[in-house]
Amino acid sequence: MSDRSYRFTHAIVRAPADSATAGLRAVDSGAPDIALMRRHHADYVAALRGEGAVVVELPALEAFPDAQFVEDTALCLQEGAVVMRPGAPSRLGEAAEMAPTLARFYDEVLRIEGPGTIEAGDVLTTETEILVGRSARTDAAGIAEMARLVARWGYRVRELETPPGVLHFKTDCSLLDAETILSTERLAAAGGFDGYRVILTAEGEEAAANAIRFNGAVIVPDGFPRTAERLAKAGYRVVSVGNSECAKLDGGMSCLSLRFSPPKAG
Ligand code: CIR
Repeated sequence: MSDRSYRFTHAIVRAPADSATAGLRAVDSGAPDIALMRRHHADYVAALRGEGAVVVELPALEAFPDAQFVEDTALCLQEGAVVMRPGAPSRLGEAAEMAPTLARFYDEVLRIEGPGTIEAGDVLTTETEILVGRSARTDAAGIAEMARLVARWGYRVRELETPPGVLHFKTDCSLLDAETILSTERLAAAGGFDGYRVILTAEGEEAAANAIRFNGAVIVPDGFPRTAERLAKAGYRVVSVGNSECAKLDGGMSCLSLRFSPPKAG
């Protein structure tokens, strides 16, 4: 196995904008403190660099309050990238903003043309397949179009269901290594992870499921000690980063970066 699904050379992030106070959220739990969000973001970038990433830091986009959640704009594979078509109308333009950066690193940058929609927060790339959860943002037509595009590179797409009321598939799960997925109990119970080893988040710590494996570390949001302990006991090196402000906008560790090993130096 190549470990290409969790060993990467590069990451792309985007600085939070002042307008992030107007970011989308399912439940209003107060305005995010943008200064604190920026400190957390700097810690996140430092954690990626600590794992050897070349981090491309893009400037804030005031016109797009959710643009720091770059993960949703594209799927980055070894062979090429696919620019998504977000289901949230306010986020549609973010995908086009990402395309020129992807073109620096990839000869092949494909695009979801629609009419379907898909956000890459619903896409979990494992060593052997690409799992995509249908959600309020990602529909069957968007998944089918992406499956057609990535078939040229030999990827198999499997469609699953994001639990009702959950923003994205990866709000509730993350890849830990070639065989292992960190998942909430509600998502694991839906039964799509046959053939994988599953480590469950601790009860009441569902928000810890949005983590990332990046090279030698699992980067988790701060404040979920029982899940962090489970991961450490299973042999993972855990690095935690504050996420209180992005959490108010339903964002977590995976949402904040695109992680990839590009074919071109950029
Ligand atoms: C949104 O609702 O689109 C943003 N406030 C949060 C996006 C989080 N992204 C992700 O889970 N991949």
